[in-house]
Amino acid sequence: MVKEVLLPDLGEGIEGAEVSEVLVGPGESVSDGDTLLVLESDKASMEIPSDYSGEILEVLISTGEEVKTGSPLIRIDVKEDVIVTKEDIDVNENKETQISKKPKEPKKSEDKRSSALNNLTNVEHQSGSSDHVFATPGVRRLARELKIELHSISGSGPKGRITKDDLNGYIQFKMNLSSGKIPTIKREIDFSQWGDIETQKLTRVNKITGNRLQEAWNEIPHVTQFDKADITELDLLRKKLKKDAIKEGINVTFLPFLMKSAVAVLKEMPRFNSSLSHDEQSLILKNYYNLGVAVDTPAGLIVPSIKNVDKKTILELSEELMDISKRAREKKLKPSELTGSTFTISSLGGIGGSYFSPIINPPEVAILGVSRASWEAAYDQSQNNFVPRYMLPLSLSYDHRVIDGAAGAAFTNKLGTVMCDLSNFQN
Ligand code: CAO
Repeated sequence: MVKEVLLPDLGEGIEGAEVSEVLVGPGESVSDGDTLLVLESDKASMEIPSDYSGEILEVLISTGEEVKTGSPLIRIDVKEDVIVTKEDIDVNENKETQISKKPKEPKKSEDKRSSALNNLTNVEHQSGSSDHVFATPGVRRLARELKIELHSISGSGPKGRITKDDLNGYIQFKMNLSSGKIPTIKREIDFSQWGDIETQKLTRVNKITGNRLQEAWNEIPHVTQFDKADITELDLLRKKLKKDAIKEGINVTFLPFLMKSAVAVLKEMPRFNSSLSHDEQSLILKNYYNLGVAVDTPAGLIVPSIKNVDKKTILELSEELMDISKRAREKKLKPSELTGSTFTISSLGGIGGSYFSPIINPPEVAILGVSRASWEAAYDQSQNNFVPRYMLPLSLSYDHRVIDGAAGAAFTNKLGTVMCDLSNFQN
């Protein structure tokens, strides 16, 4: 016998609702009480259960459609031995006839129907906390049981409805967070649905650097100290040296001066030139000064290590920097040139920008970021006047497990002092 499921009176003055989810399709078997579809009104969402057991013949509505009380929703080929409507039972009872074929218990479908309405009522009662949150009753129920605030989840369903997948994803995310594992967002998205796209493969360098940066970001509590150093006189010295060196094909930039200055401060503050032991129970202080220098190459970011910076002159460092950055860009570095650094400098000064937060290069505990110097008006008390000064922005990121904030501020302060004293660059 073919039966039509009609939209029941939803009560609470609701005359209709939008179909947000159709859970069955033609050919599928359903049992009495199974949820057929989910409706969403502007106040609540509710499940519509089946009053029959049988096979779905036809789904008469589709997702997004508005349905009104009494609208036919689904046609079911009902199994003969499970006549289920309350009307049938009432009729049978009135006639006081014996029902030879066992009817389904009327209470069950009524319970289900009333539970749909209960869901509706519950949702409305919760409206203080769930206002404008669209989710199916099942999702709401689970969220309630797990004490999850649905407002914290963004829904991927129609009209932003929170789906079971969204809830599961959120639970997974929270579990990963509490277990220390940081989840990656690996959901495949078809970006071409919004416009033209092209796909570029990541280089090997991109992947290796990406993993290292991710690991450092996850595992090291970073703090970045910002400061400025007055390099007015240093710039004059640099230009003088540059003029002579250029004749020999050597370009003298700020970087060698920064490297020498950093080493001077590292010697005074050895914790910045250390690493945590693998069991994190001790600090390994290094009495050698190999500086990593971040180089921007077409294949991605590479950080070669310039060895024994304290034993080299500005000109030697300039020459070595030119050579090593050229070979980094040509992918001609030896493995030994990529390891062993004790502190890193990342200079974006040749490009621009003011400040940035560099990520520490493990197993080191600090990295100095340098941005483009600019002229600023500084108050000179002795002349009671403002004078132009060439100021270099510094961004020092450090591992807060090893270095305290006071030491971080002292480091950049000392660095500024060292760069002002030109005697530090005599050889
Ligand atoms: N302020 C003002 N000018 C600066 C400057 C600064 N802080 N730093 C460099 N300059 C000038 C240089 O003096 C040079 O000008 P002149 O030739 O007229 O003297 C010009 O800018 C270009 O310098 P450069 O960047 O080529 O050379 P460098 O020695 O300063 O840096 C290198 C070399 C390899 C570090 C750089 O080329 C590079 O790749 N930088 C990018 C690093 C990077 O991507 N870091 C981000 C990592 S994310 O943490």
